[in-house]
Amino acid sequence: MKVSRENQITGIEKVVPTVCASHCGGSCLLKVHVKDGAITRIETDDGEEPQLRACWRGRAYRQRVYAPDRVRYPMRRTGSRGEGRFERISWSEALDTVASELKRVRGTYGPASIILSQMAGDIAFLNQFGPMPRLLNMTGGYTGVWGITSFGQGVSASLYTYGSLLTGNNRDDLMNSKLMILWGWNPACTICGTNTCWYLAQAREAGARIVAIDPKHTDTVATFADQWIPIRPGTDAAMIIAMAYVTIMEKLYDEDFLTTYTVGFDSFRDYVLGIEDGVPKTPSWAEEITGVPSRAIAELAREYATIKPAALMAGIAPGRTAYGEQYHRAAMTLAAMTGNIGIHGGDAAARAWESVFPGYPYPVDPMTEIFPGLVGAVLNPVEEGLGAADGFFREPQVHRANLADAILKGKSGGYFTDYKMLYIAHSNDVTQLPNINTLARALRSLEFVVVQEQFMTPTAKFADILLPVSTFMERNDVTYGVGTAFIGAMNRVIEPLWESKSPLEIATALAERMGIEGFLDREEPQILEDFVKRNNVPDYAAFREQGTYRYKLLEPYIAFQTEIENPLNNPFPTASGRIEIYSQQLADANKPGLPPIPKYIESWESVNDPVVKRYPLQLITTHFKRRTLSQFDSIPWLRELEEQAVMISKEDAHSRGINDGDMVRVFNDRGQMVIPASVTERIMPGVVDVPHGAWYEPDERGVDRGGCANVLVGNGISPSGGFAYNTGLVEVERL
Ligand SMILES: Nc1nc2c(c(=O)[nH]1)N[C@H]1C(S)=C(S)[C@@H](COP(=O)(O)OP(=O)(O)OC[C@H]3O[C@@H](n4cnc5c(=O)[nH]c(N)nc54)[C@H](O)[C@@H]3O)O[C@H]1N2
Ligand SMILES: Nc1nc2c(c(=O)[nH]1)N[C@H]1C(S)=C(S)[C@@H](COP(=O)(O)OP(=O)(O)OC[C@H]3O[C@@H](n4cnc5c(=O)[nH]c(N)nc54)[C@H](O)[C@@H]3O)O[C@H]1N2
Ligand SMILES: [Mo]
Repeated sequence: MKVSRENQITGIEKVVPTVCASHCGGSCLLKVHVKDGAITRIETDDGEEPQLRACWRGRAYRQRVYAPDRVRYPMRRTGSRGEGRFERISWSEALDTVASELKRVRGTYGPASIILSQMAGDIAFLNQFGPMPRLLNMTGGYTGVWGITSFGQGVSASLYTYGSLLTGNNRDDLMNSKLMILWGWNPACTICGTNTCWYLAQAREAGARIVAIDPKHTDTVATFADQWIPIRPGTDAAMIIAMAYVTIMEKLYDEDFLTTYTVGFDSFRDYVLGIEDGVPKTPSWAEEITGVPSRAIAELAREYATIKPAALMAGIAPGRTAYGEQYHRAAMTLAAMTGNIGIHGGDAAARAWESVFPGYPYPVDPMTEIFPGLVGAVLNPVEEGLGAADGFFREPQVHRANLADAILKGKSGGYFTDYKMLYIAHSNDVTQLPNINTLARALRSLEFVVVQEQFMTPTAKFADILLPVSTFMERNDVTYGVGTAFIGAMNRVIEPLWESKSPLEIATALAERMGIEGFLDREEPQILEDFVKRNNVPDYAAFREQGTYRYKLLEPYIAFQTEIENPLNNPFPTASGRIEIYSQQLADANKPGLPPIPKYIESWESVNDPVVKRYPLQLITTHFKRRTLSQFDSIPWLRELEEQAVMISKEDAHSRGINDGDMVRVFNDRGQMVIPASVTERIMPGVVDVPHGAWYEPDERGVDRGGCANVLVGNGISPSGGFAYNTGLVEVERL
């Protein structure tokens, strides 16, 4: 292994702590063994409980750092876009080209014709959402993309209902629950806070009852659940509303709680009982829609209303559907009806997955710091004077799901301008965004594309200029715990490999090229130290040495505890000061698909859509154990863990003559792929799962060979701007 010149050859192995926070919601301690400037092996936390033990991906990070398909040098495209042929150029030439293209495009078409598309990569303070917007804002602005891929519906539902995004408890509080309902939530795979499974295991040992509602019999179901209730994707709101029906009819709800803390229960009750529309939302009504036996619905309703305290852990995947807001709002309403909000062992049922939302109120709110940019937000001149912010949208931003449409149509499609240049930073759009075949076409039509990447991903192959990015092992940063209260030191373990630079270094170098004064007001080490100190970490050197600083809490942090314990002095941050089962804000907005009380609304591409004749199977596209999104997909050790395949029930497979391991074609009008079938009883009939994140790999006929779910997923947007990755229909046939 060739390492960079700066590394000294010492022959001595040292162990450097750092924190892996790879956008999975985990932030886990790694103890990295380094010898002669190279990583030799990686261990994890074995100290005090609760340990922050890393998963398979953190433990395999050595293979990621030294992977043969890492982007090593700045490159210029020599083939056609998407083909992946490049030649090496110098940093100086790469930066000059990017800077002059930014200037040219801005000068010729205006700053709004430059789109910046970026995502998290790692959950880190310095090298995430901040640097590029700051740079572009200081040079005239750009068009931003909006739309939260993970939990847009959950976020807006939380804001409508609670007026807050700090809706999560510390995870150790799960041990106080007597009943946990894991609703579309699979932390055994998706981590969702380093120690989630550790606490689930302890709660189970202590006798808590655990019920899981999921079309798949996941590893979480297999490991923790007493009962598995499979449900048709996109129909969860109907089941929750029928649970509310039983709770009302059997007078099991907490009247005092509703009176003291909520508004609008009466309207909801009128809808549930059918007074509003003549349709009582009985368990049999819901059975028709959800496929869940009415008895199971009624029993779960009784359990949730009577076993106290109970945590309804409302996962975000059921919300990542056409009208997912309704599922989230219904879950929060049921939590209020049973008085499970703001108490130990309960849960606000807002979103079970936090991440950028930490589940703990840190002294410095990571959300407000990371998004606008660590070095102080600079407003985007392109957005100035235009329409006010509507939720997470600001004029003239483009919805991320409409990226392709905006590029292809521009002004003629009703967009703000014609788009000419795209800068992609830590985001694998040509794999992760819906309707990839169209996006690939759109990217070919642009004048200029810049991608900063660690790997030769499908997106990187579309770059005109490709900039090599370091991994977190090669730079300093800071992260924070999700569901466990601590600040994590991401320590530079080795020197940056080859010619890679951090996202902050790239933006800084571009700023220099473009003659921007004051891009950074302090040196990087100072910015990091200031941030950590503002988080009340007493000893910065010790923090870096130990890798974490843990806050000592007397009891687990609980969202809305103060509002519940002392309502007179602590109103909820909503217009009414209460939990809004009925939202006046929604009533006033009067938007289709966003009624003021939670209702069941049937998805597009549901099982009742006429298109089921051609595409009879509901598609879900789950998050995969051995990847984080599309990251780690090419890592050999992880590839051994599981194969990319379409999961299909025995019943659906047999009626199509498909055997386990057969190559099959999965298709709809948007695209097609050829992958192996995994025939199993661990998914309900009528539903198939193509885990997303496998890299897009179209053959010469446009058939995807990589198993990239997003060739099949449509770009429909939920009413509040969420993605509908789990709404869609497909057919599967044997090759
Ligand atoms: N290993 C790993 N961990 C990750 C990630 C990763 O890619 N890999 N990604 C991270 C990120 S960015 C995010 S946003 C989170 C995502 O976290 P989640 O959204 O919770 O993860 P998913 O695997 O998509 O879905 C969780 C479960 O919901 C079920 N499900 C899907 N649709 C429905 C539905 O309509 N109703 C019901 N009841 N269940 C449904 C699926 O079968 C699955 O078992 O995970 C984070 N953690
Ligand atoms: N069908 C379907 N599609 C989905 C989803 C789904 O459920 N179904 N889930 C959606 C969700 S929840 C999310 S959050 C999005 C995520 O979408 P993305 O954020 O686009 O997905 P990643 O795979 O994390 O892509 C990050 C890319 O940045 C590169 N990179 C560049 N610089 C850095 C760096 O400094 N650090 C790191 N770590 N990486 C860097 C990585 O190599 C990687 O290729 O995907 C969405 N896509
Ligand atoms: Mo996500």
